Amino acid sequence: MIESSSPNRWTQNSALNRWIEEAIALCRPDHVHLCDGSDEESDRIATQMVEAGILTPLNQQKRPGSFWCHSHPDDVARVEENTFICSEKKEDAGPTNNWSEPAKMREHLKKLFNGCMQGRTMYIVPYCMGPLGSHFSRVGIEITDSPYVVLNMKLMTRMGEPALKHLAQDLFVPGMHSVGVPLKKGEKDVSWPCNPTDRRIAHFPETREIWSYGSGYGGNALLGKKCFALRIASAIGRDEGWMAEHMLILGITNPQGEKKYIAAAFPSACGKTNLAMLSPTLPGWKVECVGDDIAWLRIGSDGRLYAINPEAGYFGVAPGTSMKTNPNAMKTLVRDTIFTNVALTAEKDVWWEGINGAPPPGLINWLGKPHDPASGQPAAHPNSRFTVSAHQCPIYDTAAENPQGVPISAILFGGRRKGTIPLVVEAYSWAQGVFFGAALSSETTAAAKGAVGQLRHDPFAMLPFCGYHMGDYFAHWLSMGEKSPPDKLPRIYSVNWFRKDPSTGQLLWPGYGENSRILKWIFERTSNQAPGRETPIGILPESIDLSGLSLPHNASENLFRIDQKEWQAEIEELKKYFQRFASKMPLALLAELDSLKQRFQ
Ligand code: TSX
Ligand code: MN
Repeated sequence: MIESSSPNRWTQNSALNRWIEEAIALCRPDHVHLCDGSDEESDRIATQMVEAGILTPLNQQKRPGSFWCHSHPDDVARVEENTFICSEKKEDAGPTNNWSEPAKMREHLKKLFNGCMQGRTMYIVPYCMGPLGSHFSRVGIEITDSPYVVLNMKLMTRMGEPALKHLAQDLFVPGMHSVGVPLKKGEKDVSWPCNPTDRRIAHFPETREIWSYGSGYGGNALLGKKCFALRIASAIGRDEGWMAEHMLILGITNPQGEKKYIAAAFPSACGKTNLAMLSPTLPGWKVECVGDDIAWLRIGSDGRLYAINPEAGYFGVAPGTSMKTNPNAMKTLVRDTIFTNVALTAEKDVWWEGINGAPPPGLINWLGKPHDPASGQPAAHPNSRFTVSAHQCPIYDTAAENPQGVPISAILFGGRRKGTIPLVVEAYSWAQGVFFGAALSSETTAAAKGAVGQLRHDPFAMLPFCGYHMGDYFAHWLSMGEKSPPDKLPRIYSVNWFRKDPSTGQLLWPGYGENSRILKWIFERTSNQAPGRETPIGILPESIDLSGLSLPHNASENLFRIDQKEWQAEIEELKKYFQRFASKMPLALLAELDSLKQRFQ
């Protein structure tokens, strides 16, 4: 039983202590544990989870310190239909978010959380998003009844005692999380408790709070990631003049040893983690990884745009990851990794579709059952994941720990498009670059639910992650461009690795490591060392370095082809889409669309 206690029983911070006491009174856990973030602590929790049958230790020779687990079959991904932005005014959530009145949502949450941790341990998880001691960084506290969440938060954030120290100078974002399955006295727990019938992931951007109920999976439960670092942080950034973006950050060094940084936004299933950890095929070029998912960006005192990665680990999609597609990720996963919903081999190692050839015999699928290759069902869930510390990445950029962040020279927006969008195009201006971001769309793959090959708008790859009205968000992007002279700001590019030959349907670009050729052109553009040609849609390369590469017939021509008919259709589609944002749609972006149309006349 929890004894009633003095107000500063937990930490030095009285507001935090009060909130913890309130949470205990509401959720009524059997035990409370304040996480210090030590290795001993996570080892102890992992051992308990192994004993409870929640985690399976992997082969210590093949994958030391690593675990396999699988979720409830209905708790496998983010639940967008149950994700809410609870701003006072519906208008402030905008047409792309689910909205709920804050008072109503609070009332409902209070009911859901009432006694929800009975029979369980409440973990208090202090975490810092961003390097410790950086003025960029922000502290969150997640209260959770999931030990799985604790282990993942330890890998994904700077968690525990150091985060509490950082808090001394700052406010914290409270996040309440419960799997929503209280246990009666003596009742045996299941291996993946969750409550799929009443899930909700609620964000209160005005009071900067998160409440998450009913799911133990990824973005629903690891509140530092999508909930804090994107949805809440985007609202904080709007108010404070910075940006929280769904972007990777990579460092790229040319053969002369000059280094620049690139940030890039892609919708899901475009290979963002692969690009973040690229192995360049161009001799002498080097890529290092600062982050694979989220960037916080602000203008520095020199007028340049600086970025930090608020995360400290990777929560990456496993299927498709291999020594061919992402050797650096494979080398990251050799130890101390949590695998969720992948398949388990007879040797107690992991396996997934696309790792390397056919499934080995004796495979256990993501549901914990023997895999039947004849069933046509995958052995690993398409959204199965690895969780691992960024420090294990062989190309981890130590500049990721720099409290000042890294200066960004170029921003990329990319989607999966079989037509229309060229391999690469540079925007004429910041405003046109913002238009590129707002116009971003991608064709769906089999990894997502719904029909394959459908075009989905996903402005700035932020559709499910913007914590306020998307029109206001576009305006915020435009306003960031007014804080600095154009020559200090990063150049903005649209890229498309997925263009196909319209007559054969064949992919035109080999992608992966060969994308270094595109990065080279961008690198050289940002120091005015590569020629471009002006076209109606932006600046295309005069030439790109294709040395040693043999492309399909006419590929280089087709990759940069601007088809007037396709573009006219694209413009009409965007005109319709932008109407969704009504009076919040910035006129400057409508003007960009209009000038684009004019340039085709
Ligand atoms: O991640 C990808 N990238 C970025 C790499 C740095 N993918 C995988 C996307 C799904 C997550 C790609 N797929 C890329 C790419 O650049 N390009 C493609 C399309 C493609 C697929 C298969 C081949 C080539 C291109 N295969 C062969 O050429 C043999
Ligand atoms: Mn993401």
